[in-house]
Amino acid sequence: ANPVESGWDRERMRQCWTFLDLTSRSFAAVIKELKGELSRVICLFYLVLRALDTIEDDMTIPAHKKVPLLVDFYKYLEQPGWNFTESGPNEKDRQLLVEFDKVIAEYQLLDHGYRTVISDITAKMGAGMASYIELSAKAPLSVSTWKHFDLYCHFVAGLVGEGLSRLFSESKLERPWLGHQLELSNHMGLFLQKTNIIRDYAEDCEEGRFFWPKQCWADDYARFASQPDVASGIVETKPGSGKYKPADSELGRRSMYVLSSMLLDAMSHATSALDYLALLKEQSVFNFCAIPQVMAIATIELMFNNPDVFKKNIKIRKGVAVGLILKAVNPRDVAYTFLAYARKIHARLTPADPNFARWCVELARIEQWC
Ligand code: PS7
Ligand code: MN
Ligand code: MN
Ligand code: MN
Ligand code: MN
Ligand code: MN
Repeated sequence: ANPVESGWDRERMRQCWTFLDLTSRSFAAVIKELKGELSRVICLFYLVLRALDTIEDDMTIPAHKKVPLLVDFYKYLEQPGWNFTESGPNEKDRQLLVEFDKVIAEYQLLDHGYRTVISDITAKMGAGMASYIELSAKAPLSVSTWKHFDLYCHFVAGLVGEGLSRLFSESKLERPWLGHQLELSNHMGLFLQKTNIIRDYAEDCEEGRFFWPKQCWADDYARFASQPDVASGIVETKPGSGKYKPADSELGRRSMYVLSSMLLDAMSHATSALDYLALLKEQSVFNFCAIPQVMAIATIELMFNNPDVFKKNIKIRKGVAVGLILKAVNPRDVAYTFLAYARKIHARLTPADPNFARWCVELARIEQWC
């Protein structure tokens, strides 16, 4: 076919790959390794969602403008030439939106089945993000309960898992029913998203975003307010002032327990992630799915009992990451990696942690899986 008439343009897709390198620190390499056309399809899926997330994250766009942008975003995929030039400071992500017409043009060349999945997930995610913005405009703290936390994570990551499973099936590299495994796909996304939200705590706070559910702090309050031994940790704010607050050491101890409850909640998705990985048959798809999961569990272990989480974004060492990638090649070895990190956490657990018993159950479930 005539490349001009068919809309095919080598240079334009090359630019899309450049956007992927610019906007993804973790997914670029594994996406490029995907077999056949799946690599291009998922690159474009990533860029569409990255653009949507850039709009969601942009605190310079007022809510009354942001909400319709998010809700209508999937419609722009059908509008050749559309782009967005009013986005805020983040340079690399901004460029993707400024030149978004290139992503649209490449998306338009995809088979109908792929387009349907991408459009469908983009529509659902945009609507989910928008509902969350409307909610947080009313309440001072954005995410209230553990249930609400799961729902937000479903919108921004569980849906990605659903879309990926459907694209894998659509490509015929994976079995047709994988695209219908919505529960397991959701767990895959939630495991990554929750790890990301815990890790980005300090950075997100600085930008005025709070994703940890209010209930995780309320749990702490309910637990300790009634306990007499807490009194030993209470100090006068100014000597003689008669005003009291928990001593820093006391706050430190309790914030570690809150962190522990968040990590435990993330960890509750681990065995379902192993179940999902066991369903895959194609090697490049397996690596693509498994590598982020082993990175996540290693990050969870690194954050456990680590006060730095409240100060900065912690990161696993490059050498550790390389070792993890090399071993993430089949379900059995991934399960052993999970088990190794589960045992590391187990060794550092203390019965004083109010989440102690639930941690033991969760870690035993990983032992059981192997
Ligand atoms: C299409 C690969 C494999 C069944 C942009 C991969 C942001 C953690 O914003 O970039 O920097 O803190 O570090 C990814 C399930 C989604 C969930 C979600 C799309 C796994 C828009 C990843 C990525 C499902 C909403 C990126 C969820 O983290 O975030 C593709 C199976 C985008 C996956 C966001 C987060 C992803 C995330 P930030 P990051
Ligand atoms: Mn990131
Ligand atoms: Mn976001
Ligand atoms: Mn983001
Ligand atoms: Mn984040
Ligand atoms: Mn970030």
